[in-house]
Amino acid sequence: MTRDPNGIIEAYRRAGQGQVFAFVDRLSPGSRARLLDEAAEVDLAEVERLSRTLVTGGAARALDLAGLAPAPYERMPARGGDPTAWSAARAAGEEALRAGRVAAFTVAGGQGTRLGYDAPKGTFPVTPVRGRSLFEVFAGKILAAGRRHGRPIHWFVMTSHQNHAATEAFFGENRHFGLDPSRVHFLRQGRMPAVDFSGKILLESEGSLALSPDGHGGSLRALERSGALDLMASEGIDTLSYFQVDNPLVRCIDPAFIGWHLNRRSQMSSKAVLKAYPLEKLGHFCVLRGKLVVIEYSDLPEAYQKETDPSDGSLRYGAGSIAIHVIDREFIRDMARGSGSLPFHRADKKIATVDAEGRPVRPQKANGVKFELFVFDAIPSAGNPIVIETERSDDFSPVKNAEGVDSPRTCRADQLRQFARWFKAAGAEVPTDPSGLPEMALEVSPLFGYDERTFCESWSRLDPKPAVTDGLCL
Ligand code: UD2
Repeated sequence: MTRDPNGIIEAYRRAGQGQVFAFVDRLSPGSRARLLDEAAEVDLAEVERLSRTLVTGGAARALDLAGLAPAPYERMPARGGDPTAWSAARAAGEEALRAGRVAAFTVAGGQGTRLGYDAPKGTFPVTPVRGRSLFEVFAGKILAAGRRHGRPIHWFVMTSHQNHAATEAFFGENRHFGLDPSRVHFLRQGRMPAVDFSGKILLESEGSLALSPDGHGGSLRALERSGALDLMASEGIDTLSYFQVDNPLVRCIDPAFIGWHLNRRSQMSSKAVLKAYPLEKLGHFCVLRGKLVVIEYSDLPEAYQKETDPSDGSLRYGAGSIAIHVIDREFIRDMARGSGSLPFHRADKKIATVDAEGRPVRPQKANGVKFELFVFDAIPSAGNPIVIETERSDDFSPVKNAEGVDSPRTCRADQLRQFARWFKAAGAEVPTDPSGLPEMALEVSPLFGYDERTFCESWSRLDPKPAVTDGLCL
């Protein structure tokens, strides 16, 4: 869009969005310039299209699920998968890591509203004894994997406008948790304006638009736009290990997963867990019209979510997406350049705004719509996409809600169970309850061990071995 102030205002009036400048005459020159900058960032034609198709165009059309089938996935050896193929995958992944072909990528641009935590979510203290932050946990795993494979690993962290500065500052204050700062890269995702139910762009205040992050699917274009893909190419990185900021159990760098992706020449691979209960809030791996897709729980009718296999009573759509992927660099570039543009999704939200007089309004119910891109919508465009199974207790326990499921309390317990399992596997005595929860608090730094194998190796080298008592940190 033109940078000329009158041109911008005129373009908004022509698009029927003149309300954005309702208070422009009252603004200070600085605020006016900021509002104009924000307005220039918006693609008005895109907003018009989205409003027409997703907001004002009548009731949203339900997804056509004719012919829907569960997606096939690679089972773990413990559940009938082929152990030879898993060993080959691990070997291929380790080789790629030794060759420096893999980078870690965290999407950390979300707003964390459900957790009720104001700072960037990655700064949330999550570990059971030391209270290490999510970012510190990931950093430890990335550092440890780099050391193990003899090649330090680059880490890309996607932030949003709201949390970019605070995220960078946190890494700075913590000396990048021992990582080489030149290998930690922050990129800011794009944002989209929110509209009311008649498609009018909302103001957050008299002098600013209600803008919000464009969804984790915005990561693909942010990686391209920020130059991150070019940097990867120049460093010889062609494979990205993608994970969300809310899950401290994730194996940030998983050789077997990376190897499956490479051995199958997949452009985008995903991990699945078996759903814990029918209505668990996960995406569902399915095949629709011949393509592998993820259908979010909110888009899949309950009857499908609850459907069972008559032969053994298991859930028919039991493979849940935990938002862990391996993605090919050049596939990201193709997607970002629009060869298979991602669709926007509509989310009805309570959006802080102003009334006709410019007074703040804090709505009690949804008053507008945000538009978001989902990264898993890239899967059907990928060549040879695959899904592999993983053990929930080794890869997934997110912190999403302040209380109840997926909360700091459940995540703490899952970390403790994991540490206790490792101690037991190494031959140490740890009293636990029937769910595997230890009676005492323990903590293991990823630098000591980040999975059972690395833990047992480090433990076997300890001489003398420490007593396993409450508060033990390794
Ligand atoms: C996501 C998946 C769900 C399941 C679950 C596992 C969607 C729509 N659903 O649910 O299927 O896999 O995760 O935990 O994705 N983020 C950004 N920028 C944004 C929005 C989000 O970086 O604009 C990041 C956010 O920081 C977090 C992740 O994406 O790391 C997930 O976001 P969410 O909390 O909106 O996803 P959720 O829990 O609804």
